[in-house]
Amino acid sequence: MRELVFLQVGQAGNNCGAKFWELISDEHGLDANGYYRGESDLQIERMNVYFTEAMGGRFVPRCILVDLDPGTENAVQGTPTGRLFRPENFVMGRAGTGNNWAKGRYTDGAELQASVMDIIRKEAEGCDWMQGFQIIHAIGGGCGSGMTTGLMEEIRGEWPDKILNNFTVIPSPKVSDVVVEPYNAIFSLDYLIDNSDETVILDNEALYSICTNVLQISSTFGDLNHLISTAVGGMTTCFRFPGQLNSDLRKLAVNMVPFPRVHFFAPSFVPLASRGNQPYKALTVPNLVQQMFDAKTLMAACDPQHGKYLTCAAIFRGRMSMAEVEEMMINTQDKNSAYFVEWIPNNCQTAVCDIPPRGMKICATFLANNTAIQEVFSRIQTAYSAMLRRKAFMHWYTGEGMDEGEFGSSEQNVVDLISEYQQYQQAKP
Ligand SMILES: Nc1nc2c(ncn2[C@@H]2O[C@H](COP(=O)(O)OP(=O)(O)OP(=O)(O)O)[C@@H](O)[C@H]2O)c(=O)[nH]1
Ligand SMILES: [Mg+2]
Repeated sequence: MRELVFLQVGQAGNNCGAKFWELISDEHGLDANGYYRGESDLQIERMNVYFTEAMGGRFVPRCILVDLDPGTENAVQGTPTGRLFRPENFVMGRAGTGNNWAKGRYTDGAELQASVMDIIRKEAEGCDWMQGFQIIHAIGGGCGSGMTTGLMEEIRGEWPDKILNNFTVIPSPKVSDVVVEPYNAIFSLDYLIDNSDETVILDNEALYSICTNVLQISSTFGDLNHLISTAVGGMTTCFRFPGQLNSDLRKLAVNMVPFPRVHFFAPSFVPLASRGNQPYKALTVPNLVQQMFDAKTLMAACDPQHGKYLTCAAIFRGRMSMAEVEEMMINTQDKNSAYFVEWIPNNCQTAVCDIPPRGMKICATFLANNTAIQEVFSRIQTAYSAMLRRKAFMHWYTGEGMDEGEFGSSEQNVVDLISEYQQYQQAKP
Protein backbone atom coordinates (compact mmCIF):
# COMPACT_ATOMS: atom_id res chain seq x y z
CA MET A 1 0.00 0.00 0.00
CA ARG A 2 1.20 3.50 -0.76
CA GLU A 3 0.64 5.23 2.55
CA LEU A 4 0.76 8.97 3.15
CA VAL A 5 1.69 10.71 6.38
CA PHE A 6 -0.35 13.87 6.90
CA LEU A 7 0.64 16.85 9.03
CA GLN A 8 -1.50 19.83 9.97
CA VAL A 9 0.36 22.74 11.50
CA GLY A 10 -0.90 25.98 13.11
CA GLN A 11 -4.42 27.29 13.44
CA ALA A 12 -5.33 27.45 9.76
CA GLY A 13 -3.66 24.09 9.11
CA ASN A 14 -5.68 22.42 11.83
CA ASN A 15 -8.95 24.11 10.88
CA CYS A 16 -8.60 23.15 7.22
CA GLY A 17 -7.16 19.74 8.05
CA ALA A 18 -10.11 18.91 10.31
CA LYS A 19 -12.51 19.78 7.45
CA PHE A 20 -10.53 17.58 5.07
CA TRP A 21 -10.69 14.58 7.41
CA GLU A 22 -14.41 15.16 7.90
CA LEU A 23 -14.90 15.06 4.15
CA ILE A 24 -12.77 12.00 3.42
CA SER A 25 -13.92 9.92 6.38
CA ASP A 26 -17.45 10.42 5.09
CA GLU A 27 -16.45 9.52 1.51
CA HIS A 28 -14.81 6.35 2.76
CA GLY A 29 -17.79 5.34 4.87
CA LEU A 30 -16.35 5.89 8.35
CA ASP A 31 -18.50 6.89 11.31
CA ALA A 32 -17.39 9.41 13.96
CA ASN A 33 -15.47 6.70 15.80
CA GLY A 34 -13.63 5.42 12.75
CA TYR A 35 -15.70 2.27 12.15
CA TYR A 36 -16.49 1.36 8.57
CA ARG A 37 -20.20 1.64 7.74
CA GLY A 38 -19.85 1.99 3.98
CA GLU A 39 -21.51 0.04 1.22
CA SER A 40 -18.92 -0.23 -1.55
CA ASP A 41 -15.60 -2.03 -1.82
CA LEU A 42 -14.28 1.00 -3.64
CA GLN A 43 -14.49 2.96 -0.40
CA ILE A 44 -12.28 0.55 1.44
CA GLU A 45 -9.85 -0.59 -1.26
CA ARG A 46 -7.35 2.22 -0.70
CA MET A 47 -8.28 3.11 2.87
CA ASN A 48 -4.68 2.52 3.97
CA VAL A 49 -3.41 5.48 2.02
CA TYR A 50 -4.80 7.84 4.69
CA PHE A 51 -5.93 5.59 7.54
CA THR A 52 -4.25 2.96 9.70
CA GLU A 53 -6.37 0.03 10.77
CA ALA A 54 -6.10 -0.20 14.54
CA MET A 55 -7.29 -2.83 17.03
CA GLY A 56 -10.91 -3.84 16.68
CA GLY A 57 -11.16 -2.72 13.05
CA ARG A 58 -11.11 0.96 13.82
CA PHE A 59 -9.59 3.27 11.19
CA VAL A 60 -7.36 6.06 12.50
CA PRO A 61 -6.13 9.01 10.39
CA ARG A 62 -2.37 8.86 9.80
CA CYS A 63 -2.28 12.48 10.88
CA ILE A 64 -0.09 14.49 13.22
CA LEU A 65 -1.65 17.64 14.63
CA VAL A 66 0.78 20.39 15.58
CA ASP A 67 0.33 23.87 17.02
CA LEU A 68 2.21 26.02 19.49
CA ASP A 69 -1.15 27.28 20.68
CA PRO A 70 -2.60 24.75 23.17
CA GLY A 71 -6.21 25.77 22.37
CA THR A 72 -6.08 24.02 19.01
CA GLU A 73 -6.34 20.55 20.53
CA ASN A 74 -9.76 21.29 22.02
CA ALA A 75 -10.87 23.07 18.88
CA VAL A 76 -10.11 20.00 16.74
CA GLN A 77 -11.58 17.60 19.25
CA GLY A 78 -14.78 19.60 19.15
CA THR A 79 -15.24 18.97 15.42
CA PRO A 80 -17.47 16.12 14.16
CA THR A 81 -14.43 13.94 13.50
CA GLY A 82 -12.41 15.07 16.52
CA ARG A 83 -12.55 11.61 18.07
CA LEU A 84 -10.99 9.97 15.03
CA PHE A 85 -7.49 11.23 15.78
CA ARG A 86 -5.01 9.34 17.88
CA PRO A 87 -4.73 11.40 21.11
CA GLU A 88 -0.94 10.90 21.22
CA ASN A 89 -0.67 12.53 17.79
CA PHE A 90 -1.55 15.98 19.10
CA VAL A 91 1.60 18.01 19.79
CA MET A 92 0.73 21.37 21.31
CA GLY A 93 2.93 24.09 22.80
CA ARG A 94 2.25 26.61 25.56
CA ALA A 95 1.42 29.69 23.45
CA GLY A 96 1.20 30.77 19.81
CA THR A 97 4.05 32.75 18.27
CA GLY A 98 2.04 35.95 17.81
CA ASN A 99 2.62 35.81 14.06
CA ASN A 100 6.37 35.58 14.34
CA TRP A 101 7.97 33.25 11.80
CA ALA A 102 11.31 33.34 13.64
CA LYS A 103 9.65 32.00 16.82
CA GLY A 104 8.19 29.11 14.86
CA ARG A 105 11.45 28.43 13.04
CA TYR A 106 14.23 29.12 15.55
CA THR A 107 12.91 29.28 19.13
CA ASP A 108 9.50 28.07 20.40
CA GLY A 109 8.84 25.87 17.38
CA ALA A 110 12.33 24.39 17.38
CA GLU A 111 11.83 23.28 20.99
CA LEU A 112 8.80 21.23 20.06
CA GLN A 113 10.24 19.78 16.89
CA ALA A 114 11.81 16.68 18.43
CA SER A 115 8.49 15.49 19.87
CA VAL A 116 6.80 15.96 16.49
CA MET A 117 9.58 14.03 14.75
CA ASP A 118 9.17 11.13 17.19
CA ILE A 119 5.53 10.74 16.18
CA ILE A 120 6.30 11.17 12.49
CA ARG A 121 8.91 8.40 12.78
CA LYS A 122 6.43 6.13 14.51
CA GLU A 123 3.82 6.68 11.82
CA ALA A 124 6.40 6.21 9.05
CA GLU A 125 7.66 2.97 10.59
CA GLY A 126 4.10 1.64 10.66
CA CYS A 127 3.85 2.08 6.89
CA ASP A 128 4.43 -0.68 4.43
CA TRP A 129 5.64 1.53 1.57
CA MET A 130 5.16 5.18 2.39
CA GLN A 131 4.87 7.45 -0.67
CA GLY A 132 5.44 10.75 1.10
CA PHE A 133 4.14 13.53 3.29
CA GLN A 134 1.35 16.03 2.96
CA ILE A 135 1.42 19.18 5.08
CA ILE A 136 -1.44 21.64 5.38
CA HIS A 137 -0.53 25.01 6.85
CA ALA A 138 -0.85 28.78 6.48
CA ILE A 139 2.21 30.93 5.89
CA GLY A 140 0.90 34.24 7.24
CA GLY A 141 1.30 33.39 10.94
CA GLY A 142 4.29 32.07 12.86
CA CYS A 143 3.68 28.42 13.60
CA GLY A 144 2.22 27.00 10.38
CA SER A 145 4.86 29.00 8.53
CA GLY A 146 8.09 28.91 10.58
CA MET A 147 7.64 25.62 12.34
CA THR A 148 6.60 23.89 9.12
CA THR A 149 9.87 24.87 7.46
CA GLY A 150 11.83 23.42 10.39
CA LEU A 151 9.87 20.17 10.20
CA MET A 152 10.31 19.96 6.44
CA GLU A 153 14.04 20.31 6.81
CA GLU A 154 14.18 17.36 9.21
CA ILE A 155 11.82 15.27 7.10
CA ARG A 156 13.93 15.94 4.00
CA GLY A 157 17.05 14.87 5.92
CA GLU A 158 15.51 11.60 7.09
CA TRP A 159 13.49 10.65 4.02
CA PRO A 160 15.30 12.34 1.12
CA ASP A 161 13.54 10.21 -1.50
CA LYS A 162 9.95 10.77 -0.35
CA ILE A 163 7.65 13.33 -1.91
CA LEU A 164 6.75 16.43 0.12
CA ASN A 165 3.41 17.93 -0.84
CA ASN A 166 2.24 21.19 0.76
CA PHE A 167 -1.22 22.70 0.91
CA THR A 168 -0.35 26.28 1.61
CA VAL A 169 -2.76 29.01 2.72
CA ILE A 170 -1.54 32.39 1.42
CA PRO A 171 -2.37 35.50 3.49
CA SER A 172 -4.51 38.36 2.26
CA PRO A 173 -5.24 41.73 3.87
CA LYS A 174 -8.88 41.16 2.85
CA VAL A 175 -9.12 38.39 5.42
CA SER A 176 -6.61 39.38 8.07
CA ASP A 177 -5.12 42.59 9.39
CA VAL A 178 -1.79 41.36 10.69
CA VAL A 179 0.81 43.66 9.11
CA VAL A 180 3.79 41.30 9.24
CA GLU A 181 2.15 38.56 7.17
CA PRO A 182 4.19 39.36 4.04
CA TYR A 183 7.38 38.77 6.06
CA ASN A 184 6.22 35.38 7.31
CA ALA A 185 4.98 34.44 3.86
CA ILE A 186 8.20 35.34 1.99
CA PHE A 187 10.40 33.47 4.51
CA SER A 188 8.20 30.41 4.02
CA LEU A 189 8.01 30.71 0.23
CA ASP A 190 11.80 30.92 0.12
CA TYR A 191 11.84 27.55 1.81
CA LEU A 192 8.99 25.98 -0.19
CA ILE A 193 10.62 26.94 -3.49
CA ASP A 194 13.66 24.80 -2.70
CA ASN A 195 12.18 22.01 -0.59
CA SER A 196 8.59 21.24 -1.52
CA ASP A 197 7.93 18.90 -4.43
CA GLU A 198 4.36 20.05 -5.00
CA THR A 199 2.71 23.07 -3.41
CA VAL A 200 -1.01 23.64 -3.79
CA ILE A 201 -1.75 27.35 -3.38
CA LEU A 202 -4.86 28.16 -1.33
CA ASP A 203 -4.97 31.92 -1.51
CA ASN A 204 -7.21 33.64 1.03
CA GLU A 205 -7.46 36.59 -1.38
CA ALA A 206 -9.05 34.41 -4.09
CA LEU A 207 -11.17 32.43 -1.61
CA TYR A 208 -12.50 35.72 -0.28
CA SER A 209 -13.51 36.83 -3.80
CA ILE A 210 -15.17 33.50 -4.52
CA CYS A 211 -17.27 33.86 -1.36
CA THR A 212 -18.20 37.52 -1.73
CA ASN A 213 -18.39 37.94 -5.53
CA VAL A 214 -19.31 34.54 -6.92
CA LEU A 215 -21.24 32.74 -4.19
CA GLN A 216 -22.37 35.97 -2.50
CA ILE A 217 -22.08 34.57 0.97
CA SER A 218 -20.14 35.59 4.06
CA SER A 219 -16.42 34.99 4.07
CA THR A 220 -15.76 33.57 7.51
CA PHE A 221 -12.95 31.06 7.98
CA GLY A 222 -15.66 28.38 7.98
CA ASP A 223 -16.71 29.44 4.47
CA LEU A 224 -13.15 29.65 3.17
CA ASN A 225 -12.24 26.31 4.72
CA HIS A 226 -15.21 24.61 3.14
CA LEU A 227 -13.87 25.63 -0.29
CA ILE A 228 -10.37 24.52 0.69
CA SER A 229 -11.58 21.10 1.79
CA THR A 230 -13.38 20.54 -1.52
CA ALA A 231 -10.17 21.27 -3.42
CA VAL A 232 -7.95 19.11 -1.21
CA GLY A 233 -10.53 16.32 -1.24
CA GLY A 234 -10.77 16.62 -5.02
CA MET A 235 -7.06 16.61 -5.63
CA THR A 236 -6.55 13.52 -3.46
CA THR A 237 -9.34 11.56 -5.18
CA CYS A 238 -6.93 9.67 -7.43
CA PHE A 239 -4.85 8.66 -4.41
CA ARG A 240 -7.87 7.46 -2.44
CA PHE A 241 -9.87 5.56 -5.04
CA PRO A 242 -8.75 2.90 -7.52
CA GLY A 243 -7.59 4.18 -10.92
CA GLN A 244 -4.43 4.60 -12.94
CA LEU A 245 -3.84 8.24 -13.72
CA ASN A 246 -1.93 10.40 -11.20
CA SER A 247 -2.64 7.73 -8.62
CA ASP A 248 0.13 8.76 -6.24
CA LEU A 249 2.14 11.83 -5.30
CA ARG A 250 5.11 10.90 -7.46
CA LYS A 251 3.06 10.27 -10.60
CA LEU A 252 1.32 13.59 -10.12
CA ALA A 253 4.67 15.35 -9.65
CA VAL A 254 6.14 13.75 -12.77
CA ASN A 255 3.21 14.96 -14.86
CA MET A 256 2.88 18.41 -13.34
CA VAL A 257 6.37 19.68 -12.53
CA PRO A 258 8.52 20.48 -15.59
CA PHE A 259 11.30 22.12 -13.51
CA PRO A 260 11.95 21.52 -9.80
CA ARG A 261 11.25 25.06 -8.61
CA VAL A 262 8.15 25.47 -10.76
CA HIS A 263 5.87 23.33 -8.59
CA PHE A 264 3.11 25.71 -7.44
CA PHE A 265 -0.39 24.66 -8.47
CA ALA A 266 -3.55 26.78 -8.48
CA PRO A 267 -6.59 24.58 -7.80
CA SER A 268 -10.25 25.02 -8.52
CA PHE A 269 -13.27 22.95 -7.67
CA VAL A 270 -16.45 23.11 -9.73
CA PRO A 271 -19.35 23.53 -9.37
CA LEU A 272 -18.65 26.11 -6.67
CA ALA A 273 -21.02 25.74 -3.75
CA SER A 274 -21.28 27.14 -0.26
CA ARG A 275 -21.47 25.03 2.89
CA GLY A 276 -24.57 22.86 3.16
CA ASN A 277 -25.86 24.26 -0.08
CA GLN A 278 -25.36 22.08 -3.12
CA PRO A 279 -26.03 23.51 -6.56
CA TYR A 280 -29.53 22.50 -7.67
CA LYS A 281 -29.00 23.11 -11.36
CA ALA A 282 -28.44 20.00 -13.45
CA LEU A 283 -24.87 20.16 -14.66
CA THR A 284 -23.28 18.80 -17.78
CA VAL A 285 -19.69 17.94 -18.63
CA PRO A 286 -19.35 21.05 -20.86
CA ASN A 287 -20.53 23.22 -17.90
CA LEU A 288 -17.83 21.74 -15.70
CA VAL A 289 -15.08 22.25 -18.26
CA GLN A 290 -16.14 25.82 -18.95
CA GLN A 291 -16.23 26.73 -15.22
CA MET A 292 -12.98 24.97 -14.54
CA PHE A 293 -11.06 27.21 -16.95
CA ASP A 294 -12.78 30.34 -15.65
CA ALA A 295 -10.43 32.59 -13.64
CA LYS A 296 -13.25 33.27 -11.15
CA THR A 297 -13.14 29.72 -9.81
CA LEU A 298 -9.39 29.64 -9.25
CA MET A 299 -8.28 29.53 -5.61
CA ALA A 300 -5.20 31.63 -6.35
CA ALA A 301 -5.64 35.33 -7.08
CA CYS A 302 -4.23 35.38 -10.61
CA ASP A 303 -5.63 35.38 -14.10
CA PRO A 304 -4.60 32.40 -16.27
CA GLN A 305 -5.18 34.60 -19.32
CA HIS A 306 -2.22 36.70 -18.24
CA GLY A 307 -0.02 33.62 -18.33
CA LYS A 308 0.32 30.21 -19.94
CA TYR A 309 -0.43 26.73 -18.76
CA LEU A 310 2.78 24.76 -18.41
CA THR A 311 0.83 21.70 -17.28
CA CYS A 312 -2.56 20.96 -15.76
CA ALA A 313 -4.63 18.08 -14.43
CA ALA A 314 -8.38 17.64 -14.23
CA ILE A 315 -10.10 15.08 -12.05
CA PHE A 316 -13.77 14.53 -12.87
CA ARG A 317 -16.05 12.69 -10.47
CA GLY A 318 -19.41 11.02 -10.95
CA ARG A 319 -21.04 8.98 -13.67
CA MET A 320 -20.25 10.47 -17.04
CA SER A 321 -18.98 9.51 -20.44
CA MET A 322 -15.20 9.34 -20.53
CA ALA A 323 -15.34 10.02 -24.26
CA GLU A 324 -17.31 13.22 -23.74
CA VAL A 325 -14.88 14.39 -21.08
CA GLU A 326 -11.87 13.74 -23.31
CA GLU A 327 -13.51 15.45 -26.26
CA MET A 328 -14.45 18.55 -24.25
CA MET A 329 -10.98 18.82 -22.78
CA ILE A 330 -9.31 18.54 -26.18
CA ASN A 331 -11.71 21.06 -27.74
CA THR A 332 -11.06 23.56 -24.99
CA GLN A 333 -7.31 23.22 -25.36
CA ASP A 334 -7.52 23.54 -29.14
CA LYS A 335 -9.64 26.67 -28.90
CA ASN A 336 -7.31 28.19 -26.32
CA SER A 337 -4.02 26.89 -27.63
CA ALA A 338 -2.42 30.33 -27.22
CA TYR A 339 -2.70 29.81 -23.46
CA PHE A 340 -0.81 26.51 -23.37
CA VAL A 341 2.96 26.42 -23.88
CA GLU A 342 3.71 24.76 -27.21
CA TRP A 343 6.87 23.14 -25.96
CA ILE A 344 5.08 20.64 -23.69
CA PRO A 345 2.72 18.64 -25.93
CA ASN A 346 -0.21 16.91 -24.22
CA ASN A 347 0.27 18.96 -21.09
CA CYS A 348 -3.25 18.43 -19.76
CA GLN A 349 -4.06 15.19 -17.89
CA THR A 350 -7.62 14.01 -17.38
CA ALA A 351 -8.90 11.39 -14.94
CA VAL A 352 -12.43 10.24 -14.17
CA CYS A 353 -13.50 8.64 -10.89
CA ASP A 354 -17.01 7.13 -10.83
CA ILE A 355 -17.73 8.06 -7.23
CA PRO A 356 -18.97 11.62 -6.72
CA PRO A 357 -18.66 13.42 -3.36
CA ARG A 358 -21.77 13.24 -1.18
CA GLY A 359 -24.71 15.26 -2.44
CA MET A 360 -23.30 15.84 -5.91
CA LYS A 361 -23.93 14.10 -9.20
CA ILE A 362 -20.86 15.32 -11.01
CA CYS A 363 -18.00 17.67 -10.22
CA ALA A 364 -14.39 18.32 -11.12
CA THR A 365 -11.15 19.48 -9.55
CA PHE A 366 -8.60 21.30 -11.65
CA LEU A 367 -4.93 21.86 -10.88
CA ALA A 368 -3.12 24.42 -12.98
CA ASN A 369 0.60 24.93 -13.19
CA ASN A 370 0.19 28.30 -14.86
CA THR A 371 2.84 31.00 -15.15
CA ALA A 372 0.26 33.56 -13.96
CA ILE A 373 0.81 32.27 -10.42
CA GLN A 374 3.65 34.80 -10.36
CA GLU A 375 0.94 37.43 -9.69
CA VAL A 376 0.34 35.91 -6.25
CA PHE A 377 4.05 36.00 -5.43
CA SER A 378 4.42 39.55 -6.75
CA ARG A 379 1.56 40.75 -4.57
CA ILE A 380 3.24 39.43 -1.42
CA GLN A 381 6.70 40.55 -2.47
CA THR A 382 5.55 44.14 -3.15
CA ALA A 383 4.17 44.44 0.37
CA TYR A 384 7.28 42.78 1.77
CA SER A 385 9.69 45.05 0.00
CA ALA A 386 7.85 48.23 1.11
CA MET A 387 8.33 47.25 4.77
CA LEU A 388 11.84 45.97 4.35
CA ARG A 389 13.04 49.20 2.77
CA ARG A 390 12.57 50.85 6.18
CA LYS A 391 13.47 47.72 8.12
CA ALA A 392 10.03 47.98 9.73
CA PHE A 393 9.24 45.29 12.33
CA MET A 394 12.63 43.69 11.74
CA HIS A 395 13.55 43.70 15.45
CA TRP A 396 10.83 41.15 16.23
CA TYR A 397 12.68 38.69 14.05
CA THR A 398 16.28 39.53 14.84
CA GLY A 399 15.27 39.36 18.51
CA GLU A 400 14.61 35.64 17.97
CA GLY A 401 18.07 35.15 16.54
CA MET A 402 17.29 35.69 12.89
CA ASP A 403 20.01 37.17 10.74
CA GLU A 404 19.36 40.43 8.85
CA GLY A 405 20.87 38.87 5.73
CA GLU A 406 18.05 36.33 5.59
CA PHE A 407 15.60 39.14 4.80
CA GLY A 408 17.40 39.95 1.56
CA SER A 409 18.17 36.40 0.45
CA SER A 410 14.59 35.18 1.02
CA GLU A 411 13.19 38.01 -1.06
CA GLN A 412 15.75 37.38 -3.79
CA ASN A 413 14.71 33.74 -4.10
CA VAL A 414 11.07 34.76 -4.63
CA VAL A 415 12.06 37.51 -7.10
CA ASP A 416 14.09 34.93 -9.04
CA LEU A 417 11.14 32.55 -9.13
CA ILE A 418 8.90 35.32 -10.50
CA SER A 419 11.35 35.95 -13.32
CA GLU A 420 11.65 32.23 -14.03
CA TYR A 421 7.89 32.07 -14.54
CA GLN A 422 8.12 35.09 -16.80
CA GLN A 423 10.86 33.46 -18.82
CA TYR A 424 8.89 30.22 -19.30
CA GLN A 425 5.83 32.24 -20.22
CA GLN A 426 7.72 33.89 -23.08
CA ALA A 427 9.77 30.88 -24.15
CA LYS A 428 9.26 29.81 -27.75
CA PRO A 429 9.48 26.15 -28.79
N1 LIG B 1 -8.40 29.98 5.16
C1 LIG B 1 -8.09 30.11 6.45
N2 LIG B 1 -7.13 30.98 6.81
C2 LIG B 1 -6.85 31.10 8.12
C3 LIG B 1 -7.52 30.35 9.11
N3 LIG B 1 -7.00 30.70 10.33
C4 LIG B 1 -6.05 31.62 10.08
N4 LIG B 1 -5.94 31.87 8.75
C5 LIG B 1 -4.99 32.75 8.06
O1 LIG B 1 -3.71 32.18 8.32
C6 LIG B 1 -2.77 33.18 8.63
C7 LIG B 1 -2.34 33.03 10.07
O2 LIG B 1 -1.96 31.70 10.27
P1 LIG B 1 -2.42 30.83 11.52
O3 LIG B 1 -2.53 29.44 11.06
O4 LIG B 1 -3.59 31.46 12.22
O5 LIG B 1 -1.15 31.05 12.44
P2 LIG B 1 -0.36 29.96 13.25
O6 LIG B 1 0.32 29.08 12.29
O7 LIG B 1 -1.29 29.33 14.24
O8 LIG B 1 0.77 30.83 13.97
P3 LIG B 1 0.71 31.75 15.25
O9 LIG B 1 -0.68 31.75 15.78
O10 LIG B 1 1.17 33.08 14.74
O11 LIG B 1 1.68 31.12 16.16
C8 LIG B 1 -3.46 34.48 8.38
O12 LIG B 1 -3.16 34.85 7.04
C9 LIG B 1 -4.94 34.16 8.55
O13 LIG B 1 -5.73 35.03 7.78
C10 LIG B 1 -8.52 29.44 8.70
O14 LIG B 1 -9.16 28.72 9.47
N5 LIG B 1 -8.74 29.36 7.36
MG1 LIG C 1 -1.98 30.24 16.08
